[in-house]
Amino acid sequence: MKKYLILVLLLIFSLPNFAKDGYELWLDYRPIENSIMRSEADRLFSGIFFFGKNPTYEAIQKELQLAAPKMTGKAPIFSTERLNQTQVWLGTREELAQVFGLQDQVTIRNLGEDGYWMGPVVFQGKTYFTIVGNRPVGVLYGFFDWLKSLQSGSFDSNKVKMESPKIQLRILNHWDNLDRTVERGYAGFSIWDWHRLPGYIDPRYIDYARANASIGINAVSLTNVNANARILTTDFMKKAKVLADIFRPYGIKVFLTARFSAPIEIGGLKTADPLDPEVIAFWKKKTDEMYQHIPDFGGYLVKANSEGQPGPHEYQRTHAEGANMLADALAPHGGVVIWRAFVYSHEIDEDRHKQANLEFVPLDGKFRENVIIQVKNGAIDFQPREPFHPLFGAVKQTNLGVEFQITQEYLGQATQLVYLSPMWEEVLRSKTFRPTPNSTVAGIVDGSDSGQKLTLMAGVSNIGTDRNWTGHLFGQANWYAFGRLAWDPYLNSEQIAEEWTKLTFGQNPENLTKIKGIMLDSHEAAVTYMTPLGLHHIMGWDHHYGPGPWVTGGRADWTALYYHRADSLGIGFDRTFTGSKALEQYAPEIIQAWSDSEQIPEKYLLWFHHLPWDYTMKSGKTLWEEIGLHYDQGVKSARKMKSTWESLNGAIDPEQFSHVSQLLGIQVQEAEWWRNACLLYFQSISKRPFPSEIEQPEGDLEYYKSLRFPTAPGIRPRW
Ligand code: GCW
Repeated sequence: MKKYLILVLLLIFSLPNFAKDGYELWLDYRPIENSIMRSEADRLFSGIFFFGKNPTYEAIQKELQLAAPKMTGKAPIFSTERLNQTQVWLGTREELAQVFGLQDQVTIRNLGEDGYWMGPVVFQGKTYFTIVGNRPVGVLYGFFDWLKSLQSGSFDSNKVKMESPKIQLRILNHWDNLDRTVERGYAGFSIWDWHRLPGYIDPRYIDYARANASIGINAVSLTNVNANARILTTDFMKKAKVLADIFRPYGIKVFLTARFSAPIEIGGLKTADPLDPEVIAFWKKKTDEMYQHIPDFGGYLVKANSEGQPGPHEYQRTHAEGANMLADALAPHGGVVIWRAFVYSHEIDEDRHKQANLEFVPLDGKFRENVIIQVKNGAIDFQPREPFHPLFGAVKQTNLGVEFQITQEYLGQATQLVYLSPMWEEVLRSKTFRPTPNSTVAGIVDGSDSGQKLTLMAGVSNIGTDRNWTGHLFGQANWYAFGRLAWDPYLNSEQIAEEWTKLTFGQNPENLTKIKGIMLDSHEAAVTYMTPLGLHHIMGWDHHYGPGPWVTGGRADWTALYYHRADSLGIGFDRTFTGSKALEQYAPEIIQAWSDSEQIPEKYLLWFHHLPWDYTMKSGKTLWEEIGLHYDQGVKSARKMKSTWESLNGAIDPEQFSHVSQLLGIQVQEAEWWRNACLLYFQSISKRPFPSEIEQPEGDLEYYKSLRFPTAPGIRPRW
């Protein structure tokens, strides 16, 4: 028997590495390389005991059945009695009440709904490694953490670890249409197969839930914020119910987008006025019905009066009146309204940067407790780099959540490797100076500075039907990083990159250093070859693919000229007191520092200042020269990423290698394209020579302007 086992083990560990197509994500359990760790895992997996029975524990069992053979070569053994054959205990605080003293119980209780405690528990002279949560989902989170530590070799069975998420709602927002196109999706079609639901369950739904639970994501909004009211019909509720049932054991709640005009579109009413009794009754009935199908329904996510979406303004009502009406329908069931602050109108003659604050600050204190305002990280729109949104710190009695975009609409879509965690970290750590002098965006969002009870971090999903889920393998790192930051917004990007890299590429330290290096440089590289020095919104029209600094026509606030304002004298958007005064919306400390072009960090320079082409930069060079140098440097950084990657040839899985290598080839070309197109365009305005030390841009401007991309993904195709 023993011989046989050894043989099997040998076989498993000596099998050639199967090509990795990315489907397994970071749950691609590998043989544990460290032999001490492997025998430790072996011992622990041979006696697992659950103190209760529920669908979440069944999910843990299934996960271990999948993971253990890959990690140790053996199937796990679930014991039926908790002592003799058992090594590991799993259960909730209540289930394990007999084994924990009062003080431990209090400690664990304080970890809250989703927290977990894990460590050794000695009982009648024997030590049991124990994972305990206040709810089964806490046990699940602890379990995933445990597997991760075994995989990465950091597990220590004598150590106690306690964790609890700092943010309550850790939610993915899918911009998925009911016809399965995905707005700003670059990884194929929507994974929600509405046509075959509720009868057919795609196994992907379960794998999706596993992946999310493993990084602590606990909510999902299934449908596009540019919403279709049909999702609220009974037929579609039945479909959504199936997904909610699948996600429940994994601790994931379903939200849906509510189209404000639904009472007209599917309710047969003449109005959607939020103060109209029939409208109120419509939403109440709809919501009650929803909870019959999905008893733990999360609530509604709403985009109103923005980019053509209907909203309360049509009826001269405020965002608060609109949100509160929905909140009242949800409140009896414990549901939440997530109301987006991404509002702006081209009919209002005001810098788009200012419009959210102008609308929401006067409404401070007017929203119900179960409303949270979801604010994009910056005031414009997920640009490669934005200063933090001035709404953070500007309101005192309104719940604010932050919305990040995981899908890389403006950051290379699915052809570029751009690790977004450093950008999110930059925003989360930004000092707002309000409500306290030390406040940060993270402190507002997690409630520690703002005191708000309801907390949220949202990420616009980058997931689609592509085999590897995210189109670009490194898109997975962004999904992973979002989950980790939503759990703990104070984590650092390097640590997250390291975790993900180990789970995706294995433990080899040299590989790790190289891959991590590429990831950590990638965001700065992308900003530098796309929109250096605070430039923004200069990408291609509509599909947003590639450069388009020349874009004009149509709505002014959708053109590039509106944002870069390049003219014969200079470039940049004056948002100081001599310009749009958007800077006024920040705390005095920021106003003071940023209104001075000498003091403002150069990365935000042209975001807030319009400066002459010959303006002297910190380097002593002119602004025009620095623009050229930056674009050129960006290209060099992209090339460096590619050459570092090439040195991994033979050291990592060949399929992973080749996939990323090809895409980095495209990325270098796209970086050159950005540099050439932008420099040629800006030169046509500045009329100055390029600095001699840079590679001179190739091609001519007319060529770049003539490029068309009718098959670009992310918008409904129209060609
Ligand atoms: O970033 C922009 C996108 C739109 C999107 C909008 C939003 C869903 O270009 O496609 O619409 O933001 O966030 O609502």
